[in-house]
Amino acid sequence: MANTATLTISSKNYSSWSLRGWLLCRMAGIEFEEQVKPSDDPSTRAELLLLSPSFLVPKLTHDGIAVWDTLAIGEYLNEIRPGAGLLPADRAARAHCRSICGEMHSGFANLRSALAMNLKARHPKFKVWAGAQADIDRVATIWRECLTKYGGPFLFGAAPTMADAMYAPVCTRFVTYDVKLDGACAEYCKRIMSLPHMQEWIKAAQAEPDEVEELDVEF
Ligand SMILES: N[C@@H](CCC(=O)N[C@@H](CS)C(=O)NCC(=O)O)C(=O)O
Repeated sequence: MANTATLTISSKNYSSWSLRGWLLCRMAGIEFEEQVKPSDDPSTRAELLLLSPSFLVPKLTHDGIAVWDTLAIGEYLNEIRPGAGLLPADRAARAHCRSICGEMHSGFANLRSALAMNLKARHPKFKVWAGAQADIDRVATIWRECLTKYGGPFLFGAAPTMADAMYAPVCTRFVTYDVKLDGACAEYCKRIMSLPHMQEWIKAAQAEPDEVEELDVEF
């Protein structure tokens, strides 16, 4: 069958939203082509504006349908691949899953700005300021509640869901900035980092050209 899906993303080293969108596509099991747009090039920005009305990546095009914004992509993939389990089967768990996905999508501004995703970097003993620490504590609470309630090893039980994709870039930040976590959260973080899809993404990020200093911010 012809490949009818394209996912537009940017840097694999820096773009946390690209990682989320890409993981969702992989988890949904769709075949897709990656269109990688380096975001430091002005002509690329003009092109991105044409591609995605919101001027942001990720953007999924499937069967001629354009979907942008990570939550919308996740919901769309869940519709076309209901068997992939992107959302939990149980209604209450599904509501919980959507709530923590929404919380990640619209919150954690301090964590994002202070601990920008940068897969190649390592900052041992990184000094986390109080605002970012509050976000880290909230993430740990969310993870602990889910792991306890649904029994792990993923946030909603036996298999990864949309929520694991939404929080995966946070796991990379915890590694990059040497954030100390308690037992269950540390184990969860390790588990996500070692997923084959994550390893594949990280390997590609390592192969990207060297860091551009002004890109050391969330984008
Ligand atoms: N709310 C959006 C956020 C997407 C976002 O912020 N994308 C960043 C990349 S991680 C972006 O495209 N920034 C513009 C640029 O890089 O030119 C979503 O959920 O997809």
